[in-house]
Amino acid sequence: MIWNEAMECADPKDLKGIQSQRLKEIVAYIYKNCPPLKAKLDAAKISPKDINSIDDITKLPFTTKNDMRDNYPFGLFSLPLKEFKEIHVSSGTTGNPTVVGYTKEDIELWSEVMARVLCCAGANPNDMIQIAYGYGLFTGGLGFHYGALKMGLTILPASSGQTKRQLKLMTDFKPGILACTPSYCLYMAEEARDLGINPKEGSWKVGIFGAEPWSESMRKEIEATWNMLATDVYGLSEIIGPGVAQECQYKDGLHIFSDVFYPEVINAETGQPVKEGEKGELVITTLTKRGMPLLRYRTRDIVSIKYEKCRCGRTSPRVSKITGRTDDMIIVRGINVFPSQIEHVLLGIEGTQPHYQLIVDRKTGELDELEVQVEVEPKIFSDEIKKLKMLEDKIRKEIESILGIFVKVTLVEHKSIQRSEGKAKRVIDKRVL
Ligand code: DLL
Repeated sequence: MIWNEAMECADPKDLKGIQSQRLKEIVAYIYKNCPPLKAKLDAAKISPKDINSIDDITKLPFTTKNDMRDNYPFGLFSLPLKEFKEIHVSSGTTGNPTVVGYTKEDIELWSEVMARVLCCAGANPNDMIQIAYGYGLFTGGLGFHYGALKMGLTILPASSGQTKRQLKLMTDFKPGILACTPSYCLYMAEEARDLGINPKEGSWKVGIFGAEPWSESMRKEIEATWNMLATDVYGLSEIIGPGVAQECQYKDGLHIFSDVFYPEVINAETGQPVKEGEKGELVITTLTKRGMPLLRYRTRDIVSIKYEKCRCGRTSPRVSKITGRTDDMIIVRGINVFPSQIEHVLLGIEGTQPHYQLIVDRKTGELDELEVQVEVEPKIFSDEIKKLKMLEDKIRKEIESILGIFVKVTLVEHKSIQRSEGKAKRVIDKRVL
């Protein structure tokens, strides 16, 4: 089933007409309503009258995570705060989170694109969906919830965690669809086996997995373990949350809903478009959002794009699975972590040094573990163990309160972390995806 055939299967020429019209409108709207983005347009000497077709998009300046940070918390909102009905946050690069807001119309748009996601994954209106993405400030749980409501599914709003309860819900209620991070799905299989449940006999027939990178081999493992179809869903808070792109049953790229989220793939260094099929950074313009529309947002996610029609009938362009990022953000248990956030904490704590390393690991059947190794000043390292323990606890608590996940902190001696003459190697990722 295709939720919105008119848009998802549109003739490319018609689609271009719609995108052109929408781009003209959104640039004029931003120019009028969002002073910081207007200032960027002015600096680039671009005004709404310069935009006549979607091809003019390359004249527009990029928007980046720094723009979000510089305008914290509500500076990029194009309407007064009272027009916003929901606010979510994701990780910022330092102390403050990235704030995103939705008007009533934006929530309607979110519901629409998430209904497209669910249909694209293979959901039918009679299905029951277990939503095991976190509900709350993270966009995963509520995004899926709105789409499932719109589509008329029966919703189990389980949220993340409480694995035994998740498995009991699956066994007793027999939902056909599971939505969670891919790593959590595999973790649930281990727990299931420990409880004497054979995952192969589980009720989930379709999984909608995203919010973190995962490979084709992980897909195979999930499909074989749970006897299900494992599909990939992509999105980011700044653009809407989940609901930017989704795989169909052919699993040959994620259909990006380009009538509302216009994609470009660029060379991250030059900013110029790359050729179809070549890898580059995904840049997205929101063509219809009203609360916090963004022009040419640099996602930092690396993809390739193709425009040929898919066997499923959709003409929407398809992006490859995300193969990496152009910055140093890592995702641990579905939470975005920037090394700079940790650095920010360390700089505020006496006795520590800005020499640190993040070590991420995932043992089979277990969730991701993040260890933060921090160098301390020599005089501190010679202190009694009790004092060191207190310092370790202090660092751990501060990092945990910012990231919202458990971390292990290990204090190490001055100069024990390898120095680099170029870019410091902040992250050692030992996970095999
Ligand atoms: O992770 C939104 C989401 C929720 C997507 C549930 C899918 C399912 P953020 O917390 O803002 O939003 O993180 C966005 O996560 O820029 C990617 O780097 C990464 N990411 C999201 N989906 C995928 C995916 C949500 N399918 C950042 N594969 C993005 C790889 C993904 N990385």
